[in-house]
Amino acid sequence: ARAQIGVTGLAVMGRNLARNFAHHGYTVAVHNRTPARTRELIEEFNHEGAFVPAESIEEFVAALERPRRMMIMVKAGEATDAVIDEFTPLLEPGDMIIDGGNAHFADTRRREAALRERGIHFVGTGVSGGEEGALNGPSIMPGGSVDAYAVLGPMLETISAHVDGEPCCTHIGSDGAGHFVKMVHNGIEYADMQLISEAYDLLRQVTDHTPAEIAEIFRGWNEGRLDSYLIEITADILAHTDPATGQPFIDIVADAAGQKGTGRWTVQTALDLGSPVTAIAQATFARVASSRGELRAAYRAMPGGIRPPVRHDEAARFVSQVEHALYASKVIAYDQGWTMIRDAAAEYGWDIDLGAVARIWRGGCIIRAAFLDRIRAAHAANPGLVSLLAEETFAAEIADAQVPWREVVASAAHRGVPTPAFSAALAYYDTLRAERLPAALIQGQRDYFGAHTYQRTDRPGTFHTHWAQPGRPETEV
Ligand code: NBP
Repeated sequence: ARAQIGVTGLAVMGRNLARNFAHHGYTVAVHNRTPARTRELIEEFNHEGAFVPAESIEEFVAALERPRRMMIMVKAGEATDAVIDEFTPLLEPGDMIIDGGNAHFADTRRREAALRERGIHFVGTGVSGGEEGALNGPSIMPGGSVDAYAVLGPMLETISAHVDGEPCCTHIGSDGAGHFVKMVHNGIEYADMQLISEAYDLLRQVTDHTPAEIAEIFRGWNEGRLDSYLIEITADILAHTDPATGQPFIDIVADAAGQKGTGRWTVQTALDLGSPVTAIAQATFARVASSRGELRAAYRAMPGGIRPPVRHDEAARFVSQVEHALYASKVIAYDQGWTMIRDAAAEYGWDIDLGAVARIWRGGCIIRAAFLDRIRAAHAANPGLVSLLAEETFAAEIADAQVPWREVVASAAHRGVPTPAFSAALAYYDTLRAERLPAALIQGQRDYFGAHTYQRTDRPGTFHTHWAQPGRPETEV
């Protein structure tokens, strides 16, 4: 037994992670259900490092140093359970299974508890960055026990992306915390992608810029506070011309957005936790709505905007307003994601360092951005930070952005351009800022039809108004 780590599941992600471990000097046992994939890896990449190919699970387990450290990189769901069930009888107490697939955190909690009973460490680990990240340095979000991290942490940190010399990997918290945080990462990714797409749509429809011009605008923004991987690739996509037609690429792509489901999980889980992740929810629903062809056809003939496009000489001002609106909405979307992580930490007893989450997302993952270093710094300066808006510099920026933000959302409404995420973010801002909310009326309605009771603003206690009785008397209940 000489492999320090094993990887089973050698599709794109597993193969690239195995190569990444090998590039960093580890001896890596490699296995795949269909052995042809293992042979292919060895044929193509054996020269890159020390691999120990295994055709059977017995050979694979025998190749691993003790305590054994094996990473599962198979399709999330039933395949993960099948692989765990196959390998567990061959493992011993103290061995470690790392699941790097996109598991639902509730599955990870279940698997961790079951394996803990047998003395096996189960480390559900979020991995972000796709194929390219897996090979050259992903952002890695391991859950599981502190003891397992003491052994695995250094290896995972070594293969992760690095920013300013710091690894984009940290122990997130026990059992399913890593997969939970990865799920929220993907929810934030949905929101960021939707916000960027709304900004593009506004520049296209309200100011009549061409995709190539918008690409240049995004390149400019990428030099400022919006500097991020998603803005960078957006500029590339918008500048691309379809070779077959000579049209802008963006105009030949069908406008029905797909999804693999992590955004949906985020929204479903947010409802259970009571976390108001409205921008993430709108982004997820926007993808769903874009794909509802029959509904879109039914609405298509309805009247639209009531104002003409912005005049040409006003376009530069509008572009700057959209930058403000995009930035402010992005701060809100990220803030919502962090709120959800705090809520889950309280619910599941995870000791999550909220600043460290920002730190490990600065590199390797899809939402990597300069901005995350500021979130890291805000949490480092104030470990109890409830919201980014409770931090001075973010609060000042949002205060500065709010007028253009409102103007952009109003312009969008006037011109009939859909901005579900911009609008949701602004509504969230106004909801949390409000001195009084119409929630008071909802309490009245609930009490009226369902005797659900209410609290008063002027004295403690729980009250019910007898709405059907003359004079509508109130009693304390
Ligand atoms: P896939 O998600 O396409 O899964 C293919 C792998 O699963 C193959 O190795 C396949 O073996 C194996 N497998 C299946 Br399917 N059923 C199995 C079973 N019952 N027993 C054993 N092995 C089984 O691979 P991927 O795209 O490399 O992703 C791997 C994991 O990483 C997934 O959970 C994914 O969600 C996650 N992830 C992917 C990305 C990404 O960008 N693609 C990013 C981050 C995380 P076979 O060769 O014998 O069919």
